[in-house]
Amino acid sequence: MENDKRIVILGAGETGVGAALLAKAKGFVPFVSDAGKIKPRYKKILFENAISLEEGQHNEDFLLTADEVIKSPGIPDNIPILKKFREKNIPIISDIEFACRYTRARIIAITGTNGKTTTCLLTYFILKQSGLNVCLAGNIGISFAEKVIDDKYDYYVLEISSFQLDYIRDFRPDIAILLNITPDHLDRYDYDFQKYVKSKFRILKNMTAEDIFIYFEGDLVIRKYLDEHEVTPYKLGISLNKIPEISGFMNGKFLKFNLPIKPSREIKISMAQVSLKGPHNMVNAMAAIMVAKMLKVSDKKLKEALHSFENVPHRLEKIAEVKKILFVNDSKATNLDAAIKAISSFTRPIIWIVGGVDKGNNYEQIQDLVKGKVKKIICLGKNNKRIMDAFKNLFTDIRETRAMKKAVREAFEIADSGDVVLLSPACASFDLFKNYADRGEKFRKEVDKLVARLEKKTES
Ligand code: UMA
Repeated sequence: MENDKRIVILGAGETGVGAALLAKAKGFVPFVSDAGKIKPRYKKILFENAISLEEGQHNEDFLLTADEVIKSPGIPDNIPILKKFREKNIPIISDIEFACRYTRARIIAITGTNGKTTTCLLTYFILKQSGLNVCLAGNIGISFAEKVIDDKYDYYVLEISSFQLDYIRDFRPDIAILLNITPDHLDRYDYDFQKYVKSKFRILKNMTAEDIFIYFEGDLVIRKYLDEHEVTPYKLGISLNKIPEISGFMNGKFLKFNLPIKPSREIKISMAQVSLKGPHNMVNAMAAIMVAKMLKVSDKKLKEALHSFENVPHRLEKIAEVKKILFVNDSKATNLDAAIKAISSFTRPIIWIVGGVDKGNNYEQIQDLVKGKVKKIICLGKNNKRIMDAFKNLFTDIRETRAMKKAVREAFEIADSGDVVLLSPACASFDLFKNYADRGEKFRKEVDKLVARLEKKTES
């Protein structure tokens, strides 16, 4: 009997708990194992649902009796227990692989190094606004497996990470979006960029000619891969300032589309009507528009949604302007490419707050950009050596701190009227913060405190 299968779940975070609940709902007896301390809110859910667990260890003798293992994406691939599972030929899958077995809904899977969260949110927003029965889940922070328990949706918009793709077998999206591929998470890919590229393209693994693959043509890594590999799904390219055969492109003040759907016609959307701004966001918007048109969303509904969409916090988010110094929270920039985009989008001089857990950044490649745009650097991290080494020739006094308060206060002291204080760390946040959102919130809090202090001074 299928349900006699012993399912072991590694990691008791959002992924592990969602997978355990789905396994339980489907009649299995799941066991959750976490090598660390399980967060109280997740422990509570597991207890309430009578799901067995262990924490502080992965007990090999017990776990090796599993028939199948669901691995949380944050768990590195080289921990001993995973090696043992492989030796015993016990299948290891990701939560998206497990979840997709229990839904017949159409899946829109969105990946890429940067922009995937924005694109997911926008796609979801457009579909929802136009009345489709749609659910948002995945790497964005919502367990897909948990959402599948009731499986009451017609569409899932999923943010998908490479870590999740590494452990798929049959996962097959109806529509896949690949936005870009730039170095990130290289610590998980033996510092070999090609391994990361391959991982991202696994999204196409099971897609057929009936499925659709939307990708950004302007990304050289994606283009090179597509030049060298045949891919099965129907390809739709997105382009900036160029007219590709059948796809979307940015032309002057408009986004234009010529889609292979009947009746075939050109769709034109004024960029002024799109709430998102900046070229990278136009790529994200075009991807979402493609999906919407594939799902037959009307032009009217589409335009309304594009206009009223509000992007999430922590992404080039303007927090406050104090004495003509603009404070911008871009905490979501957890890799170098995202920070490059942030730095490039300002014409005003930048005080750059950077640092955290480095994932293999090559700072040397951005020396020219930094030289032209950045006035001062403040490192906010436990180990800032790589940043200090890369930029010591450009700046005589790179500052270092482990406290957000100090970073904000020093930035304000250094900055002149007209400057931007930009928190765009290019690194993960786990050395000093719970996650990027926590880092962004602490930044906001310190800026708010600074503003309050200055207002009080002016009053008195
Ligand atoms: N753990 C073990 N054994 C180990 C190591 C860790 O049991 O050897 C345990 C930890 O103690 C912890 C659990 O594993 O309790 C954590 O697993 P996890 O990091 O996978 O945490 P989840 O809460 O399940 O979060 C994951 C994604 N995390 C990562 O990919 C690192 C979340 O993406 C995602 O939102 C969530 O699943 C739901 O799908 C975060 C992320 O940073 C936001 N993603 C990366 C990114 O966007 O760049 C890929």
